[in-house]
Amino acid sequence: MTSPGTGFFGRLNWDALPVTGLIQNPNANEIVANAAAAIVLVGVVVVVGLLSWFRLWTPLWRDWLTSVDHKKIGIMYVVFAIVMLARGVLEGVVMRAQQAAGPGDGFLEAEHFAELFSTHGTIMIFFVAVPFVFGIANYVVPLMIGARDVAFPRLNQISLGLTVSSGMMLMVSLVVGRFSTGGWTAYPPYTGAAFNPGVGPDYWIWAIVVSGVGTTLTGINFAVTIYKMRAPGMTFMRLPMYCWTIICSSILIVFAMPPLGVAALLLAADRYLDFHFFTNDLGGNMMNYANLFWLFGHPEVYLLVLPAYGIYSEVFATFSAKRLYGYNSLVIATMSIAVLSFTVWLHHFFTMGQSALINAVFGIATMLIAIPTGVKVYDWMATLWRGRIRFSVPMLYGLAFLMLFVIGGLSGVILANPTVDYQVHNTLFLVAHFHNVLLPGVLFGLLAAYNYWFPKAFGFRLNEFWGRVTVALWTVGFLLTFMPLYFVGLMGMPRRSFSYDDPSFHPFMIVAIVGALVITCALFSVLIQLWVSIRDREKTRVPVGDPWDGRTLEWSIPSPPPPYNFAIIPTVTDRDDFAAAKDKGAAYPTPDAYEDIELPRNTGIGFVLCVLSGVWMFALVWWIWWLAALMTVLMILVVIVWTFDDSTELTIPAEEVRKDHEAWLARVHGEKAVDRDFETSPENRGLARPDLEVIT
Ligand code: HEM
Ligand SMILES: [Cu+2]
Repeated sequence: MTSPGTGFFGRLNWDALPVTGLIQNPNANEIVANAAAAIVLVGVVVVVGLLSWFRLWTPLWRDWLTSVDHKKIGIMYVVFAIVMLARGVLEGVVMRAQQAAGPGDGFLEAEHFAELFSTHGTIMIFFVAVPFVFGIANYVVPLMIGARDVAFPRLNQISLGLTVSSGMMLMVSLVVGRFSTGGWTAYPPYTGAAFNPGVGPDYWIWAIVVSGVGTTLTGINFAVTIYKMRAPGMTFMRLPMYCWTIICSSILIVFAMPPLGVAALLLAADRYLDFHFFTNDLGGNMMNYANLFWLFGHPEVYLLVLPAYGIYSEVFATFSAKRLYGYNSLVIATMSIAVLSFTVWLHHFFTMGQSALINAVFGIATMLIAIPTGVKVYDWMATLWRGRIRFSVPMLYGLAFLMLFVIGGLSGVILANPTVDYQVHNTLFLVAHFHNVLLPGVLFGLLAAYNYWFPKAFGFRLNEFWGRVTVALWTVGFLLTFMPLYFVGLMGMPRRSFSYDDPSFHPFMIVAIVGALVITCALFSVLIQLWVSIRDREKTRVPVGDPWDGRTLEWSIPSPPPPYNFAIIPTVTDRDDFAAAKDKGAAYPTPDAYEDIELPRNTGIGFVLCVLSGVWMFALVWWIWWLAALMTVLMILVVIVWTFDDSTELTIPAEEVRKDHEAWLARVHGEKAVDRDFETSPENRGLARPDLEVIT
């Protein structure tokens, strides 16, 4: 223990507020820090104000915060991810501005720059990519497999609560105290108590532990959901490709998150209880941390990118009006990548002293991943080949991905060679590589999914023009921001450094900041697209529910779907069952009879645990022990009490289901089917052409 901090409020005092720093030492650095804090506070005030003004508190509570509907939980995840994305992107831009300012010290202090790359990395991985991936999965997976919800709806709500509360800690750290400066990896001994006595690493630790628990529960939930809840007839080899990637990614979560949680908790033991797992003395060894962290870290990148592969697979098939080429090989490739991803973690520390032989083994294992990935790229291209391609927004993201991701993947193969890695590790070459796989790979995939399934979720299409503008801005912005980094990386510019001396780096940094500003425009463009789409929604409504001539079950129900998803659980007889039914003219059958439907009832447990765990983390960070103890007891009590709540189900009478379903069927039969070439026109009401010629 390094500072006294044993009062009623632990080590919390006025110095923790950024404004104290501004008063004592007004400079650009403090202004940036205070502006960030102000944005958070103003954001809170605006949101609270708007909710009160429009009297939305009750609907918010009743329809959203207490909902266990997987569709609503999915939407809440995505909203959360987009808010965090905005912060992450802005931090990236500030970092790029610092380096574009030229050789010398720029306008940020070293400490502040370190805080920026630490929050940026942590946010982008844990609070953008993960919640976005599982937000989409939440929405889509049950619909794709013909289920009414996930296997454990309440657990699902709790996962969301834990993810949001830990994400909020990163927002709180802008206003009270400071976040870690240890990067998203938080390597000790730098993050140990000896070198970092402040609260920063503790914010990181608890945010990671709590969100990690949430994510693990999600992984279990989705693995079980896909195993157990598939509609009758949906064998594994009829499972849509996207669901295959989600099941692989869920299994990766179940195995990969625990090492991270353990690493973070051992680090906490070092920091709070004076243990020596990762210190430099008394028997500690930081290599154990590096091992545990990357045992999680490498599978993590695959658990993010596999679902994106799944999204692209669906998008390529739909917008080429063809069956996915090489389904079996794609399934095998996905599973191989999932397994191989656990065998390569050492490539993250080739330079930390293990033998050349070990490096060689892990280098080769890493390169092996290129094989299944290559299979995938080949299959996707073959899917496009001679397809009836429509260049709609999701497809454009897919094409941008195909071209750019290959560059990112190949730069990964270069890095997998230990001898090369010795030269470029810790340089901006690496930063270029991982952004090259994360942006065109993960982020573009998620944006494609957002455009693709938005009409399913809200009943109207997103604006096509602004969608295209957004794709163009992301692509150009990405190229300008990150391609120069490959070059400066090879020239030797180190990553994570707030200043540099070599003037020859400067022009590259100028290009990169221009790119970062284009990316900022891309972010605004996402918002403009949403706003324009909401404004014009009457022209783009697709109540029938199948705007893209979709192939999988989610397109066979109304948009937006009723709370119970399927009036009658479908019986699956084919891969791409809905496409097959349309080919046979057997889509939209009228059922013989309807049954009562049981749905999970709303509950507040997720919200309550979100608040309690948030306070718990805050108390631990600031050493307010009594509060931490109180929250621990309350959380346990709440969970126990909730298990006694037996009225968990709610019944929707068959009669009501029948009425809604028949009204919708009448609409289906009354609506005009539109040719696929006109699917972006207002005529497209969501009825795809049943007699469409399908090339296989
Ligand atoms: C959208 C525009 C983005 C910009 C302008 C940007 C910029 C940056 C910059 C300047 C750094 C610090 C590089 C250094 O080490 O010197 C960085 C690091 C990082 N970025 Fe991004 N980034 C962006 C998007 C993303 C996305 C989408 C992800 C992930 C999904 C991501 C994940 C990371 C990670 C993990 C780090 C490493 C943090 C660390 O060193 O601990 N970034 N980014
Ligand atoms: Cu790796």
